[in-house]
Amino acid sequence: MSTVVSLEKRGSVAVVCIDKPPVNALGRAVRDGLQQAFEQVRDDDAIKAAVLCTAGRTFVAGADIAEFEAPDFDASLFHQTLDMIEGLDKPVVAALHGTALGGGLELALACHYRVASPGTRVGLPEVTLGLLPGAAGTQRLPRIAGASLALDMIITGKPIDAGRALEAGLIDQIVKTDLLEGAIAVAEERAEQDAPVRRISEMQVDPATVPESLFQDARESLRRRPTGNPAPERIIQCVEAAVNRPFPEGVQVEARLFQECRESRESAALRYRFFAEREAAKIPGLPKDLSLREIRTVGVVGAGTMGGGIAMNFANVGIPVKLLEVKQEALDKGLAVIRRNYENTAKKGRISMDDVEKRMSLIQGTLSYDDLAGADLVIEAVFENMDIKRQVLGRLGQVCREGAIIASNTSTLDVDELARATGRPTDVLGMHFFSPANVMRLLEVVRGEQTAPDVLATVMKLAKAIGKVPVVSGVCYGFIGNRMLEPYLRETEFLLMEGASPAQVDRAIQSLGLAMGPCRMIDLAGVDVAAKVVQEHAKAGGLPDDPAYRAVVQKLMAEGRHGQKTEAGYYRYEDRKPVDDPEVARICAELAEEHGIQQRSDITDQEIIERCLYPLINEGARILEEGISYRPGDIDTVWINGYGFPDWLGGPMFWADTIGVPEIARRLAHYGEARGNAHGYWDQAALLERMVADGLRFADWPFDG
Ligand code: 3H9
Repeated sequence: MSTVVSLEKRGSVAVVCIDKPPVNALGRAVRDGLQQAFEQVRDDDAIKAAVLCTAGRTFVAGADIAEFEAPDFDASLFHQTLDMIEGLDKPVVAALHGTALGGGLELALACHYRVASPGTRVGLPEVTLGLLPGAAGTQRLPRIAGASLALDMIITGKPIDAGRALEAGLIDQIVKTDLLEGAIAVAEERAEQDAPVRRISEMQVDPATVPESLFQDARESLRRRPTGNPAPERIIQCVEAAVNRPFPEGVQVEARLFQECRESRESAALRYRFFAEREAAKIPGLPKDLSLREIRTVGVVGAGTMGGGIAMNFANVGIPVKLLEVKQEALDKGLAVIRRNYENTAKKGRISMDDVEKRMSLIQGTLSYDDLAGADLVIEAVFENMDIKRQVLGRLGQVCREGAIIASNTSTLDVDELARATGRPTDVLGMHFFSPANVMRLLEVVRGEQTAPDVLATVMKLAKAIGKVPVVSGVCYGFIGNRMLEPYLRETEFLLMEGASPAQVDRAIQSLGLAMGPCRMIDLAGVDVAAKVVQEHAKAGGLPDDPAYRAVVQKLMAEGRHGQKTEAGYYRYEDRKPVDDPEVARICAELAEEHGIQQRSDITDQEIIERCLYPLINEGARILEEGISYRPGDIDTVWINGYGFPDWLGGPMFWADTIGVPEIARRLAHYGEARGNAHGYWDQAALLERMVADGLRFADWPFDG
């Protein structure tokens, strides 16, 4: 008998229950268990109907994603089980709670009826893994919910709630009382009616749900927003097959296209990303039974763009926030910006005006540090300057209650020095939010030398609760992301001085799939902001002894070209559109002359990609060898969620394995020779050298056990 699927008879109804924590994924053991259980349902004459339910917090969350890595993965095994269930003449009712996702929803669609508790969400998110639903989801969903909704759900991967699912006919009933009892009642009722069961595979797609241009529009929209994800185009083909072909033929189309997706490099990268993000939340070496601190109220110092965005994260999940500013005017302005942000979200229909008021009422402005005394966590988000931040943290060290956590939102500064300024460094860590802080998912959690383990673990858990993807970084200049950005921006600027245009550099980088090239990125963030970061770094003694280093950003700043906000930076802006500016070419040529850099006209896109991104990977290797980051996957998680690195490339370290670490090392050495290496720019990380010598890939991490 299966250990993960049980069968219990409740009168004439068999209750088949999957119990496979954490999310009842449909792995081999569950499929075998289901097969056995439903064979019993079929063969036992005393059983007149069945309910399929799950134990724990959710219905089945999909196939077991880890199984897709097996070269001999066989999707037909899913079909065998699902077809067997659907083929039964006895009614089978799926009882859904939590989430029914991917293979989980496909399993539910193979049942004859579906009931759900309120709050259940159902969806086919395979596209986020570079896959399409491979257990007939692309064929059954359009038949029950209509082609239009099905295509939208499968191509976006976004789940819908029980109410919407009921409207669409995807579920038959919402059970507000006990779900299992409700499901059993439906099963008994259907058995008593003794009518033929309803099999979705025997239905036709309702033509009224197929607007004439449905597939053409979907393809057009893909063309407008191209992606490296192999699934969307194939999803359209599958749903088209559901509309135009009999069920068995549609299933064959789906099987072929699913296999193509599964075998693609891009899907492998997206599956890697799924596990890397979850792994990143785990901190090696912490005791499992560590008790965490409770966070019921939060304080934020600084009501600027960053502070306001940070405060919104907490208000969004019902945590009250005290927002501190020095001057009433700045406070009023900060609160007004927050309100406007919420109102804009309400205008887009994502929240109600009621929600706006509720969230605003949770954010209370104050001018007095004393008001922070009761907070369980206080985050400072003041100007990025060591002296100012030290002062603020010193003050927080005095006013915050004993046991409160104190965090700095610094993006580059030494968290250990800031922690010491509080006089209670064990309570302190960095919480590096990315701008806009209420939108961006990444949170770098910076673990100081003395950060207490429970402080770190509390903040990691809290980060998840506010919808962030947290990644731990050790203390170093720029932590994981901004530190790796340095060599990337350094080479961008050398390439500009050598004669490449900002548009050429951006185009080459964007051709890889990065959301934005470096020049557009700085123009958006502010040339002044970027130049200040370089100046602060210089003050801290962190810059190489090279007057040409990041000379372009300094010069642009000096000329008042502060980026998009001043309509001029690396580009000139016409109606917010970047256009190449001969003035920038002139500035770069002058700088080249000043610093003895030879201009040339033979810079290729490949050179730009290699010179900008291979040193970034090299820096990632240093971050690993220094123990700043626990794993390559953490670095990739940072770059995908904070810097627009394409998820279907898996992040820079995964991508490096795709290219081959020896090839990267060879090209770094080549540029060291071609461009000269007086400042050590092309020195290779010891880890990289070891990887080449020992034939290791980042995927083999950890290398020593
Ligand atoms: C599919 O179904 C293909 C089919 O068409 C069939 C083809 C033939 N597999 O996210 P959490 C683990 S493709 C394996 O932190 P939450 C996860 O790694 C699949 N493991 O929890 C983590 O492990 P650990 C389509 C899985 O409460 C733990 O469960 N389905 C799977 O924040 C908790 O996860 C999806 O894409 C899985 N399918 O969120 C849905 N799912 O504790 C994927 C989770 O060791 N899952 N794990 O770190 C989710 O979206 C979220 O996990 C869910 C819960 C919303 C369910």
